[in-house]
Amino acid sequence: MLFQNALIENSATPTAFRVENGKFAAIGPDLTPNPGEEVVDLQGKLVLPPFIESHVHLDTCLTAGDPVWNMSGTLFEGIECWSKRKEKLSKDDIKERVNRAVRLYAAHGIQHIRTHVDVTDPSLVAMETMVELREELRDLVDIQIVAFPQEGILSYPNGKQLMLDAVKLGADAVGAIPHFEFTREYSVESLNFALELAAKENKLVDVHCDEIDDEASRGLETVAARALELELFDKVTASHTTAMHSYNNAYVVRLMRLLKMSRINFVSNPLVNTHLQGRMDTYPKRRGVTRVKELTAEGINVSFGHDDIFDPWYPMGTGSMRDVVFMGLHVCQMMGYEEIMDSYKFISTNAAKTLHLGEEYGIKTGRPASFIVLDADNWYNALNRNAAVLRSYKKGKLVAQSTPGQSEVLL
Ligand code: 17E
Ligand code: FE2
Repeated sequence: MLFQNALIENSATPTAFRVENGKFAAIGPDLTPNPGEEVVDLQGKLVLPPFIESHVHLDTCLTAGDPVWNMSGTLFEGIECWSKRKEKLSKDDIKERVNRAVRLYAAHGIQHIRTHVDVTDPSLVAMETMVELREELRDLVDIQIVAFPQEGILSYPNGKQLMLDAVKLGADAVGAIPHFEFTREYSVESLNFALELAAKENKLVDVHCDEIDDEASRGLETVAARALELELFDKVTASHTTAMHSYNNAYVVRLMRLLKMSRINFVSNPLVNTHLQGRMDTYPKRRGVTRVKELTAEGINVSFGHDDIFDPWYPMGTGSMRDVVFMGLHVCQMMGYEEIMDSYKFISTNAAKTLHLGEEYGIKTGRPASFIVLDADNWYNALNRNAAVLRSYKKGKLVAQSTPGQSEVLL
């Protein structure tokens, strides 16, 4: 099949590409249809590699208000609300909600999802169910599972054993939550445990790291030091790192050297952390989003996640990563022309690095023909006008499409 008149990744000139056997067989402006070949005219629309959700909690999605609403809007009340909802978890409940959430994402051009799954639950039902869903949903999205100890590894009964069991059940990555552990010592021990487990079992790592406005929360330095020493490097990701917003600059300058040496990835969740952080401040109120601009300037890989869709931590969300980028650029003050043009990388190329998608991802000859078509000519306009993802092709197969809404002004 030949696709013509595509503006690939903000290119100013249209090109064509051929898809054969689910792969990009050729890309170039001079391609012409073979006899009998089906031709699709993309009419000068923007073509991007598929969007990636690099940080969400699929097990908690679509549960806001059940059984109680988070009234304070803090992370900690969210954890309490979830703890009550957790008691009602069943396989059917999880499958029904995850299927709905994944379809919301798919309609917005997302084809890869890294989900954190709470394993501080003696039944491990969410973990077991997500392993099944990863298989059941694989034609629509690729799901990567992080064994996430929501209530702590050292501070939750049998926490270490639950992590070991979750990895045995089939987690792709190991998590931790240092800022929630009872003590600083537990925090460090939990990180040593998580990274050593990942090194031993050859897993990735993604830590909920310092998601608090406490400038003394310094799990990140331990994550980076262990990533370096255990030679895990870019297999390791630090998510949230909102305390970094509050660190003093002298400390950040010293820390930055280690971060670069460690080669770890960062995931920022600007939509949700703008909502959750700064809740103990009066005025001025901190934004509580990590230093995306400075990390990016240092060449450190940063991607953006939605984190939640309608759950105890965030009462909104439609599965559109565009909203995440839109908020991220505002709150991080990254609104220069090039910054806006490049910002799709936070939910595509950069996220692909974090998820270690390698040669599976990207619009290049020989790679799987996975791509999305947006109703705009470049990413700046797509972002600004909230352009629809018209089509989403996964390995050459159309998996989602939308028809953009129309408005008319009558005077
Ligand atoms: N759990 C957590 O510890 N932090 C979050 N932002 C969410 C769940 C959504
Ligand atoms: Fe999270």
